[in-house]
Amino acid sequence: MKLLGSLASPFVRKVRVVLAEKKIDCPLELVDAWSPESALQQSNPLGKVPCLIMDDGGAMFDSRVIVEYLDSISPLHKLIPAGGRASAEVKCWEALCDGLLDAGVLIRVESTQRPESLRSAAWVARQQGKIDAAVAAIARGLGERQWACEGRYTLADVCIGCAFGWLSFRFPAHPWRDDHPALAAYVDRLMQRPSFIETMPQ
Ligand SMILES: N[C@@H](CCC(=O)N[C@@H](CS)C(=O)NCC(=O)O)C(=O)O
Repeated sequence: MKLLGSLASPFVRKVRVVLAEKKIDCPLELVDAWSPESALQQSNPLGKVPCLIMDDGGAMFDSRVIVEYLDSISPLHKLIPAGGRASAEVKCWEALCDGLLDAGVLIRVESTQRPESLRSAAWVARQQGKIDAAVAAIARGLGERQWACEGRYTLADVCIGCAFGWLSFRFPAHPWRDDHPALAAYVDRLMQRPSFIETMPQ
């Protein structure tokens, strides 16, 4: 197996953190998703990272599919509960964090990929509203708890760590730390895990 990805993508980081937590050996091959010459397109028609290349040459995407697969192939450090409500709850946290990131990526695409004359302030504001609402919902849902779900470390915590790691990386002026000190302390604790230290965005 190998993982196609970049060092800045929070979705790639999610997969890399899961690989590290589950001690699955899988090299990262850096690709530029935005380059028309990228080999990524042959494996993922959507041209997005992460993309997992299997030993038989088959490809797997997106990050939610990949992490669920990785969690299923090793019993070590189960990150997704077996099924039912508990599993849906963890995945709902994942959807919330991914949604925050999707909105953030759209804002960045608007400001880095679109010609200035075509940029829409209203569109950016709409996406910013989603980020702010997701931040507030995560802070509210987490409260003062040590872990998001199940009273233990799960994929929900991995996703929250990746979301806020990226928000700090790309939007350092966002006031989430000052607005939500308990959330900031929780994220700081997560960032001390080797899996997060090894995958700092750059
Ligand atoms: N839902 C996808 C999102 C992946 C995604 O948006 N990746 C970005 C990098 S952060 C990308 O490859 N963008 C290139 C493009 O949209 O063409 C996942 O979870 O894997």
